[in-house]
Amino acid sequence: MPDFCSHEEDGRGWTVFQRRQDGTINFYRPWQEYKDGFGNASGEYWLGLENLYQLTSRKRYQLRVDMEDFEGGFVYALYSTFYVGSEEEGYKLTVGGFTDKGAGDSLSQHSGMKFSTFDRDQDAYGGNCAELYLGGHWYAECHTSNPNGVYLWGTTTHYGIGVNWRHFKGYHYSLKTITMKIRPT
Ligand SMILES: [Ca+2]
Repeated sequence: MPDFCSHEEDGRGWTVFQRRQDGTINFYRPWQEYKDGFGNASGEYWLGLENLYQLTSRKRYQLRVDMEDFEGGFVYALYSTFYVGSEEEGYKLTVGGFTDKGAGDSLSQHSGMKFSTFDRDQDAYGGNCAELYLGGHWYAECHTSNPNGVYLWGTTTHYGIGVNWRHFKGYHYSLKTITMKIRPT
């Protein structure tokens, strides 16, 4: 479990809570893992939903999502509002105030959703989005982004299960890197 007190900052006050970069860590994990966190802050990483709730319930945070493709493209998305509810609230996501830095907005559609894993379906779909798209996320019906999906190295025939950001590279492209980080406003 990542250490809540030593979570990584990048020197400008950003706290990284999610990172994919090489596929070394399996992100298809159950609820308890997404609650507690997994991986290492220096590599592939999930800080944990409880930590996110504790952080974002104490201060106002903005969110930045950085991403890279395998062709040298680098873009990001900024959100002026980001917070996560308590476990009793299903770790519900609130995100808004989008500013486009080339990535497009593939997260606002998830605002208001509870977090779902394959063993805790809290999505808005009749089936189980986490099982269908092989990640853990604030799935709706089901997703416009799948940052915790399967690391698939670029263009793929597999629909929607990769590390997707729909408005940048679509559902048939798994990103090279994605980092989600927050900073007090
Ligand atoms: Ca469902």
